[in-house]
Amino acid sequence: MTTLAIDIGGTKLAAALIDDDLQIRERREQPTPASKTPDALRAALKSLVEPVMSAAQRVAIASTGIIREGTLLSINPHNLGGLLHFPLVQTLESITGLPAMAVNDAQAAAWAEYHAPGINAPDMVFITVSTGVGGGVVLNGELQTGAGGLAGHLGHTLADPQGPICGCGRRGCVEAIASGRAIAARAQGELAGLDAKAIFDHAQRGHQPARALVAHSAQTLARLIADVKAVTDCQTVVVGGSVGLAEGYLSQVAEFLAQEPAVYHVELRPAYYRHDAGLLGAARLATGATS
Ligand code: ADP
Ligand code: BMX
Ligand code: ZN
Repeated sequence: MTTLAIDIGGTKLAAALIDDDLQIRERREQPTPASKTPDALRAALKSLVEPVMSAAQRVAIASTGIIREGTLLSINPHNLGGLLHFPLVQTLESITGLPAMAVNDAQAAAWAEYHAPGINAPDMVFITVSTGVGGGVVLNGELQTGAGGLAGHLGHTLADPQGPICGCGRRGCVEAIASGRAIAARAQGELAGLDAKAIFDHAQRGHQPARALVAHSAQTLARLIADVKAVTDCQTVVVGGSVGLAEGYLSQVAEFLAQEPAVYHVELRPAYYRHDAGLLGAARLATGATS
């Protein structure tokens, strides 16, 4: 059977055809529309999947947001242009005529990464540092989604009680400090108005204020990882997302984590499946593959 896998992030939409052996073909990508109205997202998803959907027998969606009964509920609507709700499963079923299922993007990515070569431990946590900061937790070999879909939303744990207000309504969340959007929002002077990618490019060239923004994100992530270790006692933390995978970022996180007491140290790895972890995890959950 061929799965049409779709990954909906705050910055980009991706789709791919994935066979039962979990090989990706026909990968496509386009920007996420920044619109409060569901119509723009529906139209973008339609143009993304229409050229490839005839080859698929089912749809598996990994999406930003809390996924509850097939519907996307934003915890931080700012990441989706203010969009609060979106009927994911219903929309994709009506576009494609195929059965669809949906899961949170970081939860999906965690499930793919748990099956990556070299992960042999029963407990693993995946963190994406991307438009937002998301998480997926696997404990004793089981993906934790939570009764209401909220499990693993690590970006909304507290990093700084004096920090900026997060789009979720809470003050000082990890996401409000460490995410791509937060890095861009904190930029001042000649960096003001640049996105995180451009700020990373400046940091690579030695621009001190840009380096400080990146380091503040990496330090905040390291503190989150120490908390995650304390809560789960996991053996491995896998980091993905375009910020998480940016050159030099994870090594800075590792340096900050090394400054914490040894009991909080944990193996850190970059996502093996890079930018495809969400697509592969959703397809794996749809096929019910166990190995
Ligand atoms: P999504 O959130 O849609 O899953 P990404 O994982 O690509 O998408 O994350 C988007 C964020 O990552 C944006 O803030 C963008 O500026 C930033 N970004 C994209 N590419 C890079 C890069 N090479 N280095 C650092 N940041 C990047
Ligand atoms: C936000 C939240 C999470 C998501 C995380 C990473 C929304 C719309 N999304 O914390 O559900 O997993 O961002 O999302 O509230 P990404 O777009 O950065 O991949
Ligand atoms: Zn928050």
